[in-house]
Amino acid sequence: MEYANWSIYSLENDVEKRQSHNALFTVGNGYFGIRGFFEEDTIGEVGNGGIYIAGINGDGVDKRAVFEGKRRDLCNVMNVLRLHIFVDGNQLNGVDGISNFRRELDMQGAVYTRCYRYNDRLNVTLSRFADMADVHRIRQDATLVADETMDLTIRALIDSNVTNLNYESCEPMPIQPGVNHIVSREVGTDSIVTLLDDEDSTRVFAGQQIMLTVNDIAVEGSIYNDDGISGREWNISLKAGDKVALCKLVAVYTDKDGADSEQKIGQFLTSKIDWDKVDAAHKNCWAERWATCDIQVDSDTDDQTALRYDLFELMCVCPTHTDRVSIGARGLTGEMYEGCVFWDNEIFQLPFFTFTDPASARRMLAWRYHGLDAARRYAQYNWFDGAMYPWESCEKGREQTALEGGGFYAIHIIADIAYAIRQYLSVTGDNAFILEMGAEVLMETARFWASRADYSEWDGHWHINAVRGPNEYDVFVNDSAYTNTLAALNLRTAAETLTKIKAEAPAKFVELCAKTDFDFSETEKWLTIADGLYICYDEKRHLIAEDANYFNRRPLDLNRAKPTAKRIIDSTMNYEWLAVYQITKQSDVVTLMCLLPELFSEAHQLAAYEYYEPRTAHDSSLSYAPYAWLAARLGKAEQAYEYFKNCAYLDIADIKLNTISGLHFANFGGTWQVAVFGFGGASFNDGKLIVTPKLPQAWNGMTYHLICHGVTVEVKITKTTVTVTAQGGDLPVCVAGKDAVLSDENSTITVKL
Ligand code: IFM
Repeated sequence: MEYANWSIYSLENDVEKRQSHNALFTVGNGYFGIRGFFEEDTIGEVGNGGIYIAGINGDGVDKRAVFEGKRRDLCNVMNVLRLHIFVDGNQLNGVDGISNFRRELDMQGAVYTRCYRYNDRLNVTLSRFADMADVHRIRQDATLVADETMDLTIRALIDSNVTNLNYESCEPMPIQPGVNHIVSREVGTDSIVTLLDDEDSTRVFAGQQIMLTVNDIAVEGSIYNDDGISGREWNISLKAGDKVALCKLVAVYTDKDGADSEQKIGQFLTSKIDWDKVDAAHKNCWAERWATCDIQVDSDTDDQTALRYDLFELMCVCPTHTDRVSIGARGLTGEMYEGCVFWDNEIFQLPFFTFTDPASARRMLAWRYHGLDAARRYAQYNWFDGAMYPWESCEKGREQTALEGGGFYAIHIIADIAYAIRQYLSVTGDNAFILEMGAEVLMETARFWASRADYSEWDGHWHINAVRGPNEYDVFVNDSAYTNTLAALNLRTAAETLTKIKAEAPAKFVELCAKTDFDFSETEKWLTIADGLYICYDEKRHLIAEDANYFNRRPLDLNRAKPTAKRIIDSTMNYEWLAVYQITKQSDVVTLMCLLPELFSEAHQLAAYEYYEPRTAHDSSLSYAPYAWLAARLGKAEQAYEYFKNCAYLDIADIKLNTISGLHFANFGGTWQVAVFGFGGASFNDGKLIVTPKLPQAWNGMTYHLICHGVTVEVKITKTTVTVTAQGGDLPVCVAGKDAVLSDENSTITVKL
């Protein structure tokens, strides 16, 4: 991959790497995720495109039973960008006759472009974007310039002859066509309706409008419909220097967008398109978005571009149009994990949005609120109280982990949601959200912990037994330090929140009690449990154990267990063996120290870092960011930077060998946290922004942006100074140890380092 500040590009047209690069060149707008596939591809599985719509699924290939309903797949919907291009009767297929190949992702304008020469006589440029100004639209452009006389046939199509891409494993492998989730289709003029095999029998409606010019003169195309295909065709005789330009706008709606999807397509097909306005509106949206989140890095490395790439993809997948979906582990860029949402959302991805785009963070937390009833049913099903949020959630909030697949144990997700709500409130001050939604989630999650924890007469502690912490190589354990600490925080936050509402919004409190059958005396038990939860701790070493038994297990020779970059469980050991050893897939305690530094002294943090690092396999993409962040905080600048590189380039360099099946969104969010919280040294507590920079050697400086309590903040760090500028209100700050209150009159502080 090559780097150019605002873009990544590749000059390689290697069919072997095609699908992996297709994931990397994804563009999106929270409604669509569009992999970087070739529109004219006809070869095997790559001809399937790769367009996903948030919340649109097919019946799952995995037939194992789940808590309610069935497992689902993320559905590869019809390929609305298909092009057939023939030169003198020979069809371009993305491989043969190609030279001067280049594909590029412009992250500033959010446009993906691919160009090449065909048979040394035709220059082809193809570009597209998922419209950020109207998320139901996709724009496609094709420009062909002939060197000599030739007959050109071009068809711009909507093609419903696609299948899923069949990612059954996270191993790189030749991808074969997968399941066809489209059970029937109706082909119209410039439009298709497909019916999916999902539980709701969802229909997807697509329409297209096209303008084609030859040397700037518009030419009408004829209707070209075929089996499952709707489109237009042009047959043109070109002379040397002739230029063909095709602009196409696609509109897509589904039943889930409302009952009028069909009418909306009808209106779109007869509307007049101002092509320049479409471009400008999209660009403006992106300019606004970058203004509040961009990070500028002054360095001789490619870090600037890599970092921007990670933020770009996070924004591409962020739903701005609804609070009925959130961000899956692989977003809308691949089918692994079937679009499901994990703790990745709350702990890794959400902080980026909470600090740079609070409205989007609110929508994603509202999505959890809408999942409360499903979480209540799941708790009851498992004989617990309150809300048991699922480990792998579909957009309806239902557990997608197969029964007996670990959903019963991986319950830290419940406390992670409470953590994210607490952080959102602290950073935004959005009390209205707490009153409308957050308090109920906090209450029901606290009730869950109260019913899940056990008091032991034997040792006088409260315990949470049989859980799986973030370290999934611990299979299941008792008293995971991560789970117990966050559960205690969940219980305390719920008690504090309800105490506050009782005092400050009594009418709301009464309403909440009536709705949830809540009695304030429940909070007493919550606080007792929070105070009594057991954490295994070695006082002499200041060391917190990942779980009650971690110190008793035998060490593992990581060189033997992990001889290559492959995961231990894919190379040398199976899950059953793991419980014998001190082996950490991604460290619970290191992550905990990152999230709640106020609870741990520097000695605790140092001990955790040094003890767990040699025991950590980093077999999860979620592992590097916490290590980088903690290393930065501890002043281990070089280690921090090494880990940062693993994060920032994780997909670009395919470090996990599975980018093919989708990008790693938790890692993208983690990368932002390393940059801003780690190197940028930002934290926000009790209404105050604290900035304690920890720049790595390789960076001369950085500038980042935040929004705290509605105040927009710019932090500019050099090797010798740090400057914080605030706009839009008063903001208490502590910059490199110096306290101040920034305001409209006194908006900047500069401190020498
Ligand atoms: O949530 C993660 C988990 O921590 C490790 N396995 C992959 C999941 C999805 O990213």
